[in-house]
Amino acid sequence: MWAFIFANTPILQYSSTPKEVATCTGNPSNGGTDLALETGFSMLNKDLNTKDKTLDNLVAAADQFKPQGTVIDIHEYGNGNINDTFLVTLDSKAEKHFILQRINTQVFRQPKLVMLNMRTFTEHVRKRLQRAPLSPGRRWEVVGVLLALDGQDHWLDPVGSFWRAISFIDDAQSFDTIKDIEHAREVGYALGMFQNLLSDLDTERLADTLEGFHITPRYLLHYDEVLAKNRTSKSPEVAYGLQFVSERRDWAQVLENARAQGRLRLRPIHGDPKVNNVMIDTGTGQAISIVDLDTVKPGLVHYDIGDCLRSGCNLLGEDIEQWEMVRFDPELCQAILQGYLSLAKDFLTDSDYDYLYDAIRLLAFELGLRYFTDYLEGNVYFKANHQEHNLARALIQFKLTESIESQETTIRVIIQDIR
Ligand code: GN1
Ligand code: MG
Repeated sequence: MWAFIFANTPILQYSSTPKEVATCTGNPSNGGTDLALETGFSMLNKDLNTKDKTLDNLVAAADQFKPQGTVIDIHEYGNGNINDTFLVTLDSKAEKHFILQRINTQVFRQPKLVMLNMRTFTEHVRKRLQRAPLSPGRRWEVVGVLLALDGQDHWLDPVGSFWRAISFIDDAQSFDTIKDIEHAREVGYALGMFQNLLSDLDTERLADTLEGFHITPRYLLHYDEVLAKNRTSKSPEVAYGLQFVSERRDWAQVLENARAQGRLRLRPIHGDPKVNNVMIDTGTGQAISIVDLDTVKPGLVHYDIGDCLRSGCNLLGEDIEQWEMVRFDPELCQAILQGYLSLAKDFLTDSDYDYLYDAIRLLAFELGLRYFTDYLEGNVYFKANHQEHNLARALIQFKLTESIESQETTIRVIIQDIR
């Protein structure tokens, strides 16, 4: 049997949580890389510098969590920007896969608290679904944490890396970009469901595991520090980025000002509800989970809405070369919001609606700013495949922000019609 933190789960099946399970359109890396043959940049970047040593380490980590059977394959999985994620395959018929992750403790400085939040979340949702089951025919899964041999929810390896294992959701997949309007609606539904299930959890019960996360003025402060310390190149792209940020920095306080004025309040949020964290049932096409629970913590629901829409309405994805082509798709925006509001109507206030447009614009801008700052700082936060990678990613988000701005009236009408 798998060692779940919560045993006896009559309603929920504790299954997986990869970042991106199964196929992701437009992302060849998602088929996974066989570590026996090739080691990804992320691995090369770390302390594990030879392939054999890497594989040995991975198997040692996987062995800490495997309930039974023998590990027959491990490969890098998904395309997360922070943690290292692997899919482990066992020779056991009952439980064939689980997800193994090495947490980036430079980013998540208190990984034990991340695990604690995950458990608080899981326990709360389980109880909620027992009290008020879903409408018939709907499937919703909550991933489970696998315990290590010593009964803990993580394992520290001899060099101090923090490993954890998560169960795998069968018969589900996720995509890097939206496939069609129905998919868009399901992505919105998933976010509404997620927030709805958490809407009666007291934020006091969740630790702030990533201080300043999605607080745009904090990113601006850091940006200013980086600019003051580092010599920037004078390339046209950098000049464009500098100008872009400077023209929007006063407005970028908008959500935090509203919060300070008491117009918006903290709630439990997902923190990273991008399209490829939404799991879709391979049979029905319905959303059945949002995975990647590292950033579940108190925040504004606007961070989630903005993040979901900046990800969902950009059909070209977050990692393309032709950044000038990036565009925000208002039809997808409408579909995502429809799906979202089918569940979020119950807990959104008038004031919440008033800030939806700003949230959409801000989260695209903020991610651009975060990437841009990281490029200027020398790629210390987001994993990067090459020196200019985070600059390229920043330009994509800035272009998306411009597209949102140029369609402000359309987007506001969509919000108005839907509320
Ligand atoms: C990071 O690692 P990943 O892909 O789950 C980042 C998110 C960004 C996202 C952009 C903790 O998430 O905030 O939106 O990249 N996570 C953290 O793809 O910073
Ligand atoms: Mg994440």
